[in-house]
Amino acid sequence: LPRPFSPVDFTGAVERLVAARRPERSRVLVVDDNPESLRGLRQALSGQQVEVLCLEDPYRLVEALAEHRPDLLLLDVELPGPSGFDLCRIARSMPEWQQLPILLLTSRQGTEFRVAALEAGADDYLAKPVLKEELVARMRSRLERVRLSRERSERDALTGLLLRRPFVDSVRTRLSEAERQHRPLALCFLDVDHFKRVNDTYGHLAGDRVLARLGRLLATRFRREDVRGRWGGEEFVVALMGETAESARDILARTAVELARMEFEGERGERFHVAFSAGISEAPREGATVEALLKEADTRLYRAKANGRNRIEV
Ligand code: GH3
Ligand code: MG
Ligand code: MG
Ligand code: MG
Ligand code: MG
Repeated sequence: LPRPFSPVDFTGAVERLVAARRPERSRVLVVDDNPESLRGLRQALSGQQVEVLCLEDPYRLVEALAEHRPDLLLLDVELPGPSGFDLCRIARSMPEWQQLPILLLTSRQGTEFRVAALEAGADDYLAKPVLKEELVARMRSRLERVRLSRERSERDALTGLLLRRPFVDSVRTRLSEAERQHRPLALCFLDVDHFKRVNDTYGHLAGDRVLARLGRLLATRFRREDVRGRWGGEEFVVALMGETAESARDILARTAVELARMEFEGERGERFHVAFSAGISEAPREGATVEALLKEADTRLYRAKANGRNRIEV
């Protein structure tokens, strides 16, 4: 029986493609009722590789969050109607924005204001008039943390490779690059042979070590621009830029040799080796979309298994 092909969720694919093509810029939403002060903040943040979005009407905060999806929120405390403290509490009450870095700005001095800011759920507090260097430094450190945690959430903990969804997103971007440059792209689908037996014979921890080691092997071979992911379980995916299925087979065969040479240790100190099977498809010759390429590579992987394993089919 052919192995079932797991469908990928392509909701919002076009939007993500557009976003992926744009250079990485963090979005900062500033809420301040004073146009003068907004201008000052905008100026302070110019040249910081951030997109500054301004909102004068505090009643529109919830809409603005949904519309702009900022990476950081800068709130003036003294606003008409709801205060910056109120807005901070509103944002924090929404599950989606509980992790959003929020900085409060106020011209008022005193401990009670700093305490109130923290109690409202703000991450940081700055006194007006804002010193440009200080604002930039505080903002940068928050945005860097956001970037790091986002990056971590895209990766599999055991192997450090991209998870399925970010892998697909990344390959989609690479595919359009390859198309523009009139270069081929090879998509490889790998599956460790008899991995269930490895777990059953040598223990799950030994199995985990195999996966981690193979993940590191894939991460450190090939080119920088190539994309590696853990599809799930003992299945891995690699997109090789500028390679045909045939040239990718030679490259992947070297990885197979390296893996075969590695010795693993079971839970009772037994020594063992592992191998993988793989299927490779090529863009644009055999498909222009990630889903078509994955499906074809998966079909060939199944053929590699049927033809005796420890082999690569193109
Ligand atoms: P084949 O050669 O046909 O691929 O056989 P197989 O045994 O490798 O394939 P099968 O799909 O039957 O078994 C895969 C096994 O991988 C079953 C599952 O328990 C194991 N597995 C999946 N994820 C992990 C993991 O993170 N760690 C460990 N140790 N095992 C895992
Ligand atoms: Mg299987
Ligand atoms: Mg004000
Ligand atoms: Mg499998
Ligand atoms: Mg397997």
